[in-house]
Amino acid sequence: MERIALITGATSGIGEATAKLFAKNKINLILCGRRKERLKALESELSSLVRVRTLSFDVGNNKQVRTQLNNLEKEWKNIDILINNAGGAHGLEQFVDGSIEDWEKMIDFNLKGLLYVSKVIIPGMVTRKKGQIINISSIAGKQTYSNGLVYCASKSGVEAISKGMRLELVPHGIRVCNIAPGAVDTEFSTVRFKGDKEKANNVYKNFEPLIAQDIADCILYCVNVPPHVQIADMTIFPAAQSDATTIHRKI
Ligand code: 8X3
Repeated sequence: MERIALITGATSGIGEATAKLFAKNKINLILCGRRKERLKALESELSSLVRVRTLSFDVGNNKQVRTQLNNLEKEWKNIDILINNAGGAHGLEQFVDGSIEDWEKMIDFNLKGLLYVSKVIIPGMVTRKKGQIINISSIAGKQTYSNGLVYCASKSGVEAISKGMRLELVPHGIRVCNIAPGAVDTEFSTVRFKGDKEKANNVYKNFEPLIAQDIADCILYCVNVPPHVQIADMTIFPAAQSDATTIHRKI
């Protein structure tokens, strides 16, 4: 049976890899992101495989979220899978040195954005009595580390939202999955370090990190389990990682 997935943060990293993998697996796509050119490039790459609709908006802006999602055409309204992937980290420093602007971005994208998008999409799932929600959290949501308080708090909030959604939505036939990756080599660290590639590269130095495709594979597994199965929580590390701050590097 045909399915439609809506992916936020689809223009790079885990979101983009998931879009490509879903397309290969015949899952139709609503791709959301801020970078229009990247959305268009993905659309032309994938539209020979599945139906693709792109929406350009900022998840942290509730007005934009509501306008874009509520105006979807009828054939795109019945969303089967919601991948709440948009978000990221800004800054890595002690709380006393942290920037309020960075904190606001993390709270706006990682938490408010996830809530805004879910608020529009979930009611339709409740009416249709089916749906799958995948919230992309992080190991940072399970383990707080020094220099990352606000990022960890935002992801810890995602963990709480995943648990709460499951409590409220399971009676409506909706399955909720929380995915918590460890070190994945994407734009994540470049954004965290505001474009400083050297600092970003050091995060993934001397061990083999995960790549976005690894997480996309896990997401595909979660959405393809039989209807009576619900993967509630998945934590994925590279083989060299054992907790949020412990990575075995070969030096
Ligand atoms: C990304 C992983 O370890 O930087 O969420 O928090 S980590």
